[in-house]
Amino acid sequence: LTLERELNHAIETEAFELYYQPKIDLKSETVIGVEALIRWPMPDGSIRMPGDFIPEAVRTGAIIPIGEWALEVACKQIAQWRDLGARIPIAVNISPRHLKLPEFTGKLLEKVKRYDIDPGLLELELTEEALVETGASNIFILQEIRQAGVRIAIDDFGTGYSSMRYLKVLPIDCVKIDKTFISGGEGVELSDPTITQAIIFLAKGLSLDVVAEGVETEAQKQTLKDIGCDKVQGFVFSPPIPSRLLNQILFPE
Ligand code: G
Ligand code: G
Ligand code: MN
Ligand code: NA
Repeated sequence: LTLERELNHAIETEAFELYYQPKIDLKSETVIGVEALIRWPMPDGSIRMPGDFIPEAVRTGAIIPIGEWALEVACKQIAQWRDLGARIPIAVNISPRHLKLPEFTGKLLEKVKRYDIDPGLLELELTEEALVETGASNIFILQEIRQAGVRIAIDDFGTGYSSMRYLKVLPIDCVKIDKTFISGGEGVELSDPTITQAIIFLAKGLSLDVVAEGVETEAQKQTLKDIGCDKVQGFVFSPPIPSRLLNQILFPE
């Protein structure tokens, strides 16, 4: 079977699953939200990772029903947590191809309304490329989304065009510092403290939230604290996990 046909079958049978990676407040070390990351469980128990199928889904257009499914599941999950007494924001990765659909905003707001959730608990993660390549019409879409109360984050910041001006002119709420500046360097320390500190300073100066991604060590955690980073995400706290496991963290016995 070609990957394209496998993807279409997986969409029809709802074979995907959303995993959630906690975002942590460094001061209180509590969960302040999660990023949803798609997983594709296989019949043999293995799990297919998004890097192996999202590019093909973008190519064929399957990314659109996949994105609709992810937004639906995220809204439903926000409602479930609300019913358990918790307010947990969820960030969903959105492909530029999906964002550009004229009906994107309408469908998004229909879901928010149907699940009767606080739109402020939903965040869309878009890469710099996604935000920039589509130009002025995209800014209009983003404004429309934010006016409805849904948040926008710029993902993998520092790896794309990374114009400082974008942070000022784009209607966004949050900057996610790309993990290549955080981990993957020579040792356990921050792989690029200078750039990381500069992004934090810039984001804060523009009153944007800032999240460091890919935090893997205690040393990175401490340095981030020292340079004024408030929010982090990474393996040192938790990898992306199924909702059942996340519930054990959110609602301990
Ligand atoms: O865990 P990780 O391997 O989950 O994710 C790899 C990449 O796949 C990330 O860059 C992430 O943005 C992308 N990705 C993960 N889940 C989704 C999703 O639901 N939609 C889109 N468009 N991209 C996703
Ligand atoms: O959407 P985005 O490209 O930001 O996706 C985040 C990616 O980073 C996912 O593939 C996720 O599994 C991965 N990830 C999350 N935490 C860590 C970490 O601490 N270290 C590394 N190397 N990758 C991480
Ligand atoms: Mn992301
Ligand atoms: Na990222």
